[in-house]
Amino acid sequence: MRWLPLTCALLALGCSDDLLGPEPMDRGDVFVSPPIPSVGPTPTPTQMAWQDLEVTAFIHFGVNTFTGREWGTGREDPAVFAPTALDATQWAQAAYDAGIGGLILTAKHHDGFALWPSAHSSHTLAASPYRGGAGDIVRETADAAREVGIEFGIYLSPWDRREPSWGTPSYNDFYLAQMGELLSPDVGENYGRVFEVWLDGAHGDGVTQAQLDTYDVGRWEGFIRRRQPGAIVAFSRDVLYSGNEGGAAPETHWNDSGGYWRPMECNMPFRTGWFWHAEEDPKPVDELVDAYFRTVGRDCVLLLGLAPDRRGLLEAEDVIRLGEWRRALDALFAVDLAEGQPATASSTRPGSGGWAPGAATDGDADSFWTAGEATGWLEVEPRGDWPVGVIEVREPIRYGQRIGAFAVEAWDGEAWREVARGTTVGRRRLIRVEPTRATRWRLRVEEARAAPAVSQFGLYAATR
Ligand code: FUL
Repeated sequence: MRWLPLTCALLALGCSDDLLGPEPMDRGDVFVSPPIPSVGPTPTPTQMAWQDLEVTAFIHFGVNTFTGREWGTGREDPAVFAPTALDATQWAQAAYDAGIGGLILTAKHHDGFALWPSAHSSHTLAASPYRGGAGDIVRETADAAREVGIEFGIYLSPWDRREPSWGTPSYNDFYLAQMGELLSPDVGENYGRVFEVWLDGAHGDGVTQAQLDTYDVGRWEGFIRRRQPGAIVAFSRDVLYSGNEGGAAPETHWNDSGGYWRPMECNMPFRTGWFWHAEEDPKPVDELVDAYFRTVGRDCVLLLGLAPDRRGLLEAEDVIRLGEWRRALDALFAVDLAEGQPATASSTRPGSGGWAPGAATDGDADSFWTAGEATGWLEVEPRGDWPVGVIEVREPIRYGQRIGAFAVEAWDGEAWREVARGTTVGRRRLIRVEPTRATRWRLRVEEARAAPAVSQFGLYAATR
């Protein structure tokens, strides 16, 4: 089955038949790799599913959309909030079409204005002209995401410039009362399953440490985990924030910190600001592609900030740009010249055929090659005479993370020539290279915490 999309992609690229490769392997060739001892912390099933999303999106929408600000004051008149044609399905569909796996809505930003009719505040869309005060944009977004088939998440700003109790211990009750309205006691009730809750740490300059110290973050986290045990809590031990809003993970990232598995999250607005501003435009495709390689390609989840306009719609320009970005990425990953190709290795963990080198090129991210010693190499002869433009390396992270340094080399007919090198790998490491033709490619693991395990060594055909 998995050969069909590959064939279509090849035809779309105008590739010749010989690039289509061998017939699908029969079941006897499929590697089912037995477990190996894990190294360091390992991900929970929730973290693994979250990492598999690869790209998620924020929806920043609220009074700022109408006032032109990035941070509201809390003194906005709810009358300004007047989207004329809001369609959450348009947001969700555009996201889905771009390969985005979930939407996180700013249910309440720093200005305190709630996008649902919270019973605990008068500063909500119930006081706005939107749907005559009977609207609920959290519900519209949750329903749209479910209908389209992507995840739904909540951003609830702790810093609340409107709420009088903010900065005192009683704010914790207020914050959790609102959180309780957003997170159903049982999956399927109210707004349903939430895949991520974003507790933003941002605050203005005038805020004191004493005010921040009133936040009972441990209580918030416990509450969220009881209500939505399957949700990732940003800024908890579930994830590590990249620390910048430029869509960039560091070159080296070990997914463990403080003894826990902590995958990284990188955020970046699709335009300039997080909220919509008439004078701003979406980022160019090349910049978005670069951001993908700096984040997803460095084992990080990219959280892209989408901003609906005053109508409550993503501008056509944004929808078109999202599609262009997706197509650019699809073209880069259309043909893996290593897939289905035989592979050899410096050594293989003794004991079972399931760890053989071919498990790294069988197109199945669950099966993996593992070496019999702490360093080693894996070699593959790519199919066809086609230049390689992107290299992919994956580790089977359910057993922890091992590789600390690697090089990728191409055989130039006489010697091995280094084409790329990297440090940590994790779930997925991508490296773009100058289009390079070679009859043999080698992944050489130089440093590892234990015998390296590789679930994929991919060599993607350069398409432009
Ligand atoms: C920051 C906030 O201050 C911004 O307004 C935005 O919501 C961004 C995602 O997080 O901390």
